[in-house]
Amino acid sequence: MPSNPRIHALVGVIAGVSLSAIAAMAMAVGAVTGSVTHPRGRENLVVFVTQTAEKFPAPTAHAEMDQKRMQFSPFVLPVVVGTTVDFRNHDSVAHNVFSPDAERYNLGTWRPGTSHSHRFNALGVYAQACALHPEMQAYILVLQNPYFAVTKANGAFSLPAMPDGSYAVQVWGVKLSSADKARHFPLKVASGMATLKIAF
Ligand SMILES: [Cu+2]
Repeated sequence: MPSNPRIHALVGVIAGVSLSAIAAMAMAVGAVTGSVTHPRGRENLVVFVTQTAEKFPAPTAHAEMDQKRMQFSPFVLPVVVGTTVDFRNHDSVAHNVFSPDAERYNLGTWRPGTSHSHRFNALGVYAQACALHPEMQAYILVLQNPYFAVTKANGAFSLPAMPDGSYAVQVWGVKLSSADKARHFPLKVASGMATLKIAF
């Protein structure tokens, strides 16, 4: 440690600042948490804020949907509207990517080592399919805002840090009924914190 008392004091201040900064970051990250239970399973459910007054520009970062071991990965991919998704192929066989929903696209069939992209400009749920392997399936959800999460195996989720306020939350899952998917759950965020238990 420095023997100069002034440097000593300075080190103390820096340590104090960074500690409180770390504490603030810890509070900001994953402060809106919760869990979903549903009789048809609690994994791979998308928990999302229905609509915010806040507007979000199209993200510049691309999202990724892979095809490996004869499966799409991830099984569900939520993105903000305007996001470009890069579709990859990490298998040794050719795969195709198409969706019959909303914007409808067929990106073609390609061998490993290349990728094709699609920019999602319309909200909605897009089933992903491969014309060569009908058993392959995945879903891309195009949402209005970035306040979403995919539940883990135990139904737990953690939304990105969001402004204080009252929101409505919906849950999407491939096995959920239309009525379940239409349900709105109130979420009130105060001081950046909230806990939301959703039970169907
Ligand atoms: Cu395929």
